[in-house]
Amino acid sequence: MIVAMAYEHIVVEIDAPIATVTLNRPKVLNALSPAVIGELNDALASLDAEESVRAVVLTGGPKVFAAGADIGDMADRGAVEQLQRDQTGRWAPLAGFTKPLIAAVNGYALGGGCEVALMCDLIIAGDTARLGQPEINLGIIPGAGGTQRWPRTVGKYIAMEVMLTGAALTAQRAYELGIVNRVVPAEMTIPLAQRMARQIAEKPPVAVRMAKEAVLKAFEMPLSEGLASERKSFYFLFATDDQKEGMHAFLEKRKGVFKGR
Ligand code: DAK
Repeated sequence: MIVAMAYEHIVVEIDAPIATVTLNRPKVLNALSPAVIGELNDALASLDAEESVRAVVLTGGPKVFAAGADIGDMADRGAVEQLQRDQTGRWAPLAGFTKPLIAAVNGYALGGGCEVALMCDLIIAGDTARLGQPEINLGIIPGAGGTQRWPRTVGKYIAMEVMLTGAALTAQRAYELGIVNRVVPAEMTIPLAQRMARQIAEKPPVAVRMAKEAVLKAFEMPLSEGLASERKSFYFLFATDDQKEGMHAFLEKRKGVFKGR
């Protein structure tokens, strides 16, 4: 059964064990106003807490992912005002989401829109997708992780090209550079992301959470600390019922049924 949550600028549908969150401001190409970010954070907090949901697809729908933060909202703000609005803090819950988050990107994913995609764990791109950081054209730089996540994924030189020229990459180029997982015809983007979400949702949730955490730590830690942290999570998983179920199911030649315990 599909359960919808009520919001103004986003659409949230829970079809357990997955949920799909769709940005819904088509007139301004899903520009990310503070209200959109607020709703997104609120929805993600609910979905993180909802036990029946095990993976989430985040999309902008069939035409556009998001053309960035709302320029109209930012144009006349001052530096201190930006600081006081704690914009960075307001974007953080997205990066801190504990369940797998799959971006399904059609059309433009620019500026903050691209940064939202980069905060997801997998990116499925339609052949119409364009990923870029055009902030330089506005006299600013990316503010939600673009300058950090691009080089960690594609290296210094491509990241410099993206930041300094402001030109967007095609879906195919992004795929070749390893910054998207798959490129598919645009009408397949959301269905494929949902299929992958369901595939992940069948896996033991605690192990999924630990795997996500461990991979993200690789971006934060020296190798020795990352390895030590991985080992602790590995040992911890032997305290879960799902590890017993997974291994016994294998030995008994049946499919494991995982409860997230
Ligand atoms: N903001 C507000 N409105 C936007 C918009 C945006 N980012 N992008 C498009 N729109 C609006 C257009 O103004 C237009 O509105 P009307 O004129 O119809 O009223 C409508 O959407 C359709 O857009 P276009 O007519 O321009 O459509 P085109 O197909 O011709 O062009 C485009 C599509 C995506 C190439 C073009 O719209 C464009 O260049 N848009 C702006 C892209 C951009 O510069 N994005 C970066 C914005 S800066 C931070 C976190 C994040 C950020 C900053 C700080 N902190 C945590 C501190 C993020 C910053 C950004 O994203």
